[in-house]
Amino acid sequence: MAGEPQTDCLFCKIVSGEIPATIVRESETTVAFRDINPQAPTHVLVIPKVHYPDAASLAAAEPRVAADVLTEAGAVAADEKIDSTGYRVIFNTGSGAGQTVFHAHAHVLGGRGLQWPPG
Ligand code: DGP
Repeated sequence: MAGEPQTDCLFCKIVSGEIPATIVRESETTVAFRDINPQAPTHVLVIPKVHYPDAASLAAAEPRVAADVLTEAGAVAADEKIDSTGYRVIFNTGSGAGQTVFHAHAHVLGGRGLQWPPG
């Protein structure tokens, strides 16, 4: 059920510590860790500890936690010193947009020039 840990969810297992990750920040409601397949010098994922399949369903059910994800994304950018050069926060939503893990997450990307529009 949405909001509950899912036994078959990779990111729920990172939240519980069952699967290791390089955690860079943690708050009461979120965890931020380095992407296993980085697409930029800084590529960190910020996830809610609660399970929702994507950002929109998280925001609809728990808007304060969705706001925490954005706040932590900004904090990651400051920690990584990419806030002054520019960075991108992305929520891939749906398999057609490249979402592969169906636990809401923000990608925080920076440390190189970023093109627009993304591919
Ligand atoms: P998305 O395609 O938007 O669903 O992004 C999922 C991201 O999760 C993708 O960039 C790779 C990353 N990822 C997948 N498995 C693992 C893992 O086991 N550990 C970490 N740190 N990242 C993972």
